[in-house]
Amino acid sequence: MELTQNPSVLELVRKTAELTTPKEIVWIDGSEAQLESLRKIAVETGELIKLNEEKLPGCYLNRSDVNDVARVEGRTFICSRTREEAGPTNNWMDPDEMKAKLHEILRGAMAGRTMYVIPYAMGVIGSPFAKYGIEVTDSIYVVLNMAIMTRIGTKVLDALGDSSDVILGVHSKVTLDPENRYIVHFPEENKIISVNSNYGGNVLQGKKCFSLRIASVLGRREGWLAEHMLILGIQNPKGEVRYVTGAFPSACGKTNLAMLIPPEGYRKNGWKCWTVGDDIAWLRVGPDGRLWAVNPENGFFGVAPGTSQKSNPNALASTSKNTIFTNVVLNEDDMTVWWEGMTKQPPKGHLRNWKGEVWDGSDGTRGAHPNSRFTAPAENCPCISEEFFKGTGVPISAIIFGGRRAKTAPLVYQSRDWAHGVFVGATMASETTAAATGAVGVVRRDPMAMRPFCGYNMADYWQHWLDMGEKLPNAPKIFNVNWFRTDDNGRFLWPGFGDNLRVLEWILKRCFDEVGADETVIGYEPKPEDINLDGSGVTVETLRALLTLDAESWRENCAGIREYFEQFGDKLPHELREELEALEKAFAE
Ligand code: OXD
Ligand code: MN
Repeated sequence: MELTQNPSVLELVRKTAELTTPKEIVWIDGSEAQLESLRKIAVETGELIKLNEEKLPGCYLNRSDVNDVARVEGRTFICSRTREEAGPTNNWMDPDEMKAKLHEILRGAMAGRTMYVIPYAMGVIGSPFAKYGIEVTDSIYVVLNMAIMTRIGTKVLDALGDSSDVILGVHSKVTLDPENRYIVHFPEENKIISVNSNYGGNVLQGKKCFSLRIASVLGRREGWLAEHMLILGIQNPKGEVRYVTGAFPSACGKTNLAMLIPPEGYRKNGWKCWTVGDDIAWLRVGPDGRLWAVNPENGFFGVAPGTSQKSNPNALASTSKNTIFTNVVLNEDDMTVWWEGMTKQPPKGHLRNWKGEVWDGSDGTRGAHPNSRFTAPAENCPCISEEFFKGTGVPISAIIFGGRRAKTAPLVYQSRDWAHGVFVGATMASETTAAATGAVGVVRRDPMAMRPFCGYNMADYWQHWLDMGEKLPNAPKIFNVNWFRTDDNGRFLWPGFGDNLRVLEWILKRCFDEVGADETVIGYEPKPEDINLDGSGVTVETLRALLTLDAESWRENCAGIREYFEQFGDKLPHELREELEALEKAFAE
């Protein structure tokens, strides 16, 4: 039965059904009874495997198709009216041409299948920040993941009413054909279509598709920012909670920072950290002229390998119930899961790898796929902030950019002002690790960690950032961190993880004028004595080394930035060009 009279929603459902010819249409009302019946069906068809109800209550395992395990950037398109609007960093195709192609793929694609209509909210339903979407899909896996990652059901439709302010999406697994896999955004029409994939990052449309690619366009239009950022609350011994956001490319410890546990000495003194978000932040100007952030999601879609009781106990605890695991190892003896890095050795017992093959780790192959995931409710996280549930936002004191740089960036520095901070974000880069690709140390430019997620021309996006600064009389301060500086033998100089709080403490002190700094050519750096090293095992000499600037690497960095900026031609905001020129001059031989 239809759950709404909203004309835009009804039209989407009618047109999609006509095109894809499903055998039935099911509206997702969000009730536990309906979700439970879907889990039962998924278990019967083998799409989900029920895990041990005592050890992992409400948890399931899914094994994806072996060729459908990650986001497909090469097949992700921004179909704005012109190529220029999408910009040089996005794939583009004429919207009409793309629609014709997708319609052919979708014709009859749901024959014999059930079509589910998922009403979902990004943000707390009814809150001023919330936005609504509909995803029509033929995948139970998508329904059950969206039920964790977003707020779904009748209450969304009630909040939406007759409004046409809704993002309309269609997803079909079709045949999971990688050659015909497309993840497509039509920003002018607020539409998303994804076909031939069932991987979360491609098809949980509330996440990257809506909350970053489409929302970044909405943000530009409406005067706010949709960012690939964690949101963290840091409570000091006085009981004050101050909030930061952080944007980092993948493999830089974003989830760990979002769930940071203070070092022992800090804990004893009353420090505590609160997670507001681990992946996405929507940022608006508040009536007080500060920047306010919400996490529009309702769960964590985290990378499983490497998550352990030691590296991130809060993430592990988040997966203890009502979680869907994808592509991890199954222990058939007690129906629990495992992945590389959870413990040193795989458990004893009858194990199956992510492909479902008998596996014991002795042949040197991995058991879990490197991009295996957990989809876990945020409410499970032991350090989830109470602000997360209110959805009214938290005021941001600092924006932190970062990357993995062996030599170039110091442990931390503060930008001189907002425009310089935008330059720092726009020139973010990370060096590849041996684990990630064959080539080590290749610099990947990833502005604001948004390279795969910005729904319009990156140069216009930087301009939008600059414009936002004008609207923020009490703008957050902008910083850059690098937890990955190495010595000449390639050893990390900084311990990272909980010890990163030592740097965050300095950052927050800077935001509240509680500490001085040394002015350098790249911005403000800490005086070594101002970073608390007690109990860290780091010496002041090492800290000094972490803060040095190697002129040769900065010259190389400038050359890389210049080359990267060239592709944007005249669209590059003059402020960024000028910042680059000043930096080049400062490091000129
Ligand atoms: C990502 C993710 O790819 O969050 O950034 O999954
Ligand atoms: Mn992400």
